Amino acid sequence: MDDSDERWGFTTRAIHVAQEPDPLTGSVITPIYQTSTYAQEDIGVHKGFEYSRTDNPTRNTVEAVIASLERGAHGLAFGSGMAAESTIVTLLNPGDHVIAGDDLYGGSRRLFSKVFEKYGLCFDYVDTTDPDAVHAAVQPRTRMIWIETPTNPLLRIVDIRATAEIAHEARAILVVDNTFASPYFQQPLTLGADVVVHSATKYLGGHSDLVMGVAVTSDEEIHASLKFHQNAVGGVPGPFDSWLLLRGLKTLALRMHAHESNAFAVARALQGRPEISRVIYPGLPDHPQHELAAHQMRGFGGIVTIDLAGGEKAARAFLRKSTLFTTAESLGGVESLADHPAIMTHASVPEAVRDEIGITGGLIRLSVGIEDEADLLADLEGALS
Ligand code: P1T
Repeated sequence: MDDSDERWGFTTRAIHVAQEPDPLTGSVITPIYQTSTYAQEDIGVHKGFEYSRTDNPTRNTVEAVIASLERGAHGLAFGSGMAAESTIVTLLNPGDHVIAGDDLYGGSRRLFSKVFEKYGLCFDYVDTTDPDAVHAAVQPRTRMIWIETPTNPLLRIVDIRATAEIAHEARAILVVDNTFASPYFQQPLTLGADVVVHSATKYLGGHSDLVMGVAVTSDEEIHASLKFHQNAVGGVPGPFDSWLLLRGLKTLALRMHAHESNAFAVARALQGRPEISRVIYPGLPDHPQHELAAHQMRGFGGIVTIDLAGGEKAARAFLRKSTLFTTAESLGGVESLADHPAIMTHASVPEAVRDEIGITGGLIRLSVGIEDEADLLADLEGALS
C-alpha cells in the first residue's frame, strides 16, 4: 500500500488504486489485456509478464483494488469463489484439522467433505456463534478455523475478534468468508482474521454477470503459498471477467447503501406478518447477535431470510407469485433474487444437518436488490396474499 492508499476513503480507493491512466494511450479505464502471453525481448527478459495464468495486467489491477478495500497487503483473484476456497485449503497438510461453521454455503461444506476429506484433512462443523464451542473443538492438529459471517442462509453473526484469538492460541489461521457483508460493511483482517475470501460473483461484481472469487491476506508467507498455488493449480479468471469486477467495485459502497436501505424496509414490512414465523435480519433489534453485528460491521447487509409459517407449500406459492424477486441461486446483484436454500443452494447439506440448524421447507433467502423500495414492498405484499 502506498501513502494515497492509507489516506483515501473506500470509494476513492475503489476508483483510483492501481488505476492511473494507461501510460501508452492515456486511457482512463484499465484496458482488458485479452492476451495469453507476452513477447520477451530476449530469452528470459520481459516486462514482468510471461504468461496470463501467472500474471495478467487486468487481473493484477483488480487484485490490488480488492486488497486495498479489505485493508490487506495482497489480493488474489480466481475463476470462482470455490476456486479461491480450494486454493486456501491447499495451505493445509494431510492430518490437519479444520473447525468450520455449521451454517456455511452448501458448496463450501461439499468442497470440504466430498473433495478434501479424501486427501486426509479432517473437518468438524460447529456453531461458530458460540466461542466456547469453537474453543472446545480445538485439537492438537487444528490448523484452520473457517467461518462465514453473516452466515449463508441463516444470517448468524460470528465474533471475528474472539474467533481470531482462539485460532491464534491454537497456532491455526482464521479464514473469514466475507461474501455477505462485503468489505464496505466489514473488514475481517482489521479484526484479526488471517485470510478473507469472497465469492466475488455476489456483491463485489454486483451485477450478476460474472463468476469469480478473491482471497486477501497481509501475511507474506500465506500470500506466497496462495500465489504459488494460484499459478500451479490454475483456477484463474480471464481478463474480461477481471475487468467487469473492477468496474463493479467502483460502485460497491453506493450499492451496499441501497441494498441495506431496501433490506431494512423489507425486514420491517415482513416482521409480525401472520404468514411468516421468522424474519431474520441482523439489523433488527431482536436478532440474537444484533449487538455484535452493530459492533463489528458498518452496516447490516442486503439479505433478509424469512421462514413461512405454511412450510414448503407456502414457500412455493410465495416464489411463484413474486415477480420482482426472481427465483434463482446467487445473491448480491442489483436485481432482487429469492432462493429456497433447502431445495436449491443448500441441497448438498445433509437433511439431518439442515433440520438441526433450521434450514426448513418454509425458509426463503431474499437477496434484496436496489430497485425502488415501494415496488419491492408491493411485490412482497402480492406474493404473500
Ligand atoms: O459461486 P462461487 O463464486 O464459486 O462462490 C461460492 C460461494 C462461497 N461463499 C459463499 C458465502 C457463497 O454464498 C458462495 C456461493 N453462493 C451461492 C451461489 C448462493 O446462492 O448462496
